[in-house]
Amino acid sequence: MTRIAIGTAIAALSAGIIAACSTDGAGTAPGTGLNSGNGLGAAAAACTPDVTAPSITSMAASPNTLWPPNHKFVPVTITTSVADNCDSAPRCAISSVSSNEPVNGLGDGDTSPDWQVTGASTLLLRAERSGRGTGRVYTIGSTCTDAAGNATVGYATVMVPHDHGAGNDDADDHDDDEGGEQGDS
Ligand SMILES: [Ca+2]
Ligand SMILES: [Ca+2]
Repeated sequence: MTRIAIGTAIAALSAGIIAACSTDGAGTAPGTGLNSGNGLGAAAAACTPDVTAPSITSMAASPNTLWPPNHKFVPVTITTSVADNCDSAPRCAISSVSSNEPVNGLGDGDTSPDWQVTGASTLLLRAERSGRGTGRVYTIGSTCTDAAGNATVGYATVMVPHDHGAGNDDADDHDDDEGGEQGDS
C-alpha cells in the first residue's frame, strides 16, 4: 500500500513538472522539433536555460574588395544573418579585425592604424597592401550573442589585391610596387 502510494506521488510530481515546463517559453522557438508531437515542450526545455549559441548562417563585407590601394580609409559594412533557438533577435557586433600584413610594414605607405571600428556593423579599412606581397586580406570577426549570453563568432574577409584584374590602374599600382621593392632591402 505504502509503496504504491509513493509511486503514485512520484508520477504525479513528474506530471506536474512536465506540465509546468510545457508552459514556459511558449512560442519562443518554432520548429525545433526535439520531441516530435510536443514542440512546445521541446522549446521550453531548450530555453530554460538556453545553453545553445546563435547560429550564423552567413556573413559578408561590403565592399569586399578595396581598390585603388591609395592608403585611404574606406567605409565597410558587415552584414550578418543569424538565428537562435530562443532569442528572436541575437545582437551582433564587430569583435576583432586582423590583417595578414603588418599594420605598418615595409612598402605599404607607413600608415597606421589600418582599421577603425565605427559601429556594431561598420568599420573603416585602409586601402593598401605591400607592393612585395600577394595582396592584403583583412579578416573581420563579428560576435553574435543571444539573450542568455551564448555567443558565436563569424568571420568575413576584405581583399586589397596586389594587382587589379581587369582595367588595371597602372599609376596607383606602380607607385606601390616601387615602394615595396625599395623597402624590402
Ligand atoms: Ca540560444
Ligand atoms: Ca599601414
